[in-house]
Amino acid sequence: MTETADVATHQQMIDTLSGDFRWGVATAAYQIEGAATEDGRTPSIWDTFCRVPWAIDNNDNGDVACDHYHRMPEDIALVQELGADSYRFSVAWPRIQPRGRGGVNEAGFGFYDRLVDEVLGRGLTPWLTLYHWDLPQELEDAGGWPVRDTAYRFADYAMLVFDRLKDRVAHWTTLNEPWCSAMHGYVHGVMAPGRRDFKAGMNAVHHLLLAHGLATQRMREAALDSTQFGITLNMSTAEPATESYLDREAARNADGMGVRIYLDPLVHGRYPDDVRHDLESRGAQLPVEDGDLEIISTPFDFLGVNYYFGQQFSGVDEHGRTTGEDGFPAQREVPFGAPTTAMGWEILPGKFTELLTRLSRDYPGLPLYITENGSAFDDEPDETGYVQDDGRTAYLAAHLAAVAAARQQGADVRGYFAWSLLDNFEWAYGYVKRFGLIRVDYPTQQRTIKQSGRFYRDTIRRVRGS
Ligand code: IFM
Repeated sequence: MTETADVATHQQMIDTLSGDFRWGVATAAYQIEGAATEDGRTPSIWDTFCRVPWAIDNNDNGDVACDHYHRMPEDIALVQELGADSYRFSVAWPRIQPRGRGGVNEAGFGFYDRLVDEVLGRGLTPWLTLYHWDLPQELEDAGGWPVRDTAYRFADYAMLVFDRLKDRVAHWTTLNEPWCSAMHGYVHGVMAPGRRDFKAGMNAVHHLLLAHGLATQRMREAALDSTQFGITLNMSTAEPATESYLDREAARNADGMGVRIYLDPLVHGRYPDDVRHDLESRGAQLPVEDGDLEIISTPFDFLGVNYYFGQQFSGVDEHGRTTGEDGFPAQREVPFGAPTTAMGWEILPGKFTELLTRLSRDYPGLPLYITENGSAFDDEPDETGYVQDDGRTAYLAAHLAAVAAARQQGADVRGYFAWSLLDNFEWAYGYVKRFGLIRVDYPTQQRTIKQSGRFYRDTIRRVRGS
């Protein structure tokens, strides 16, 4: 079946996403803003990490990115042109609070003040994320997320933003993907700040969750009744590759470290016993102090779900060994054999449905919003800059249908934000990987809506009957 035919087969299912289902697009500050040294912004861990030779493909950095800082009104107009009703963006901590301490930097705040007005002025709903990875460098120098004080610094920063924007922004997300901050940032070393220290990573997990809880508590106390708070987690499915004991153990551990280590304390106020046991056997622990779990489980209103792929695991590596070089039980990801995106991520929309129904089953009563879902492909623009991105369009259609299927099976999914509005700085992959519904030609900064963007716009129009 061709990809176009694929898209048509999903239409009926997608059409069930009617009523007050929310349709959005998402971005993040460092990935699009540029203007790295303007108006008092100080370096974040990403500015520093980008200076490490070859930490980033092509030695790219976010100094200019999509130049969104100077083109913001044009970009918000594009959100409207796509027919979205909501815009998810993040605030750069070192713009608001240079060096991570002290009061508001008025010039930096002014950008978000104008942005929120622009979004509202176009009849769109702003969805604000407080932390999409721009930790002020000085806070990393003081120990970063592995130290407890960073959680308190985050809550102070959150209040600076909240006090100024709470009258106009009703949807607040504390953290984006704490798994990436802790694991890629402090354990695997492939994202800022680039450390490789398992124990530090586990300290980071706990302090990120504490930061979420402290900030949510303080913002809630100062909030209007209609304000909603949430957190966004990146999650996948983790299945055993076979029914063997070792494979089931590998999958259990992956699910524990990817999903339950975050959601169990957030929702149930406790870390899972099996995860604590796994950590102990690795000489690590979560640095829980009295009262922390009450703070972390402060009630919140929605869970943001970022889904890109599903996974299955084996407890035996490719050489038949059951212990990895780190001395821990082997954990090998086993491909399903599905087609992949340019990131090498397998395209598995059915697993998206499984994840969403599982979340609603295991954590009932928590409204879900898809705060990111999307795909990178090697785009080939024509001479006008237009991209006929059949692969991305098919991915989008299949995943929207997967969301609709999850809803039919009882999952309480209330909205979808496509990742991403624009091609942008894809972290360690620099500008090579493109996730945008809109192409950005970086030398000219020209924006061109891709076929996938038109598909998204037409879908929203059709489903809304407008
Ligand atoms: O670009 C990222 C985003 O910043 C966080 N979630 C995954 C996306 C694609 O890798």
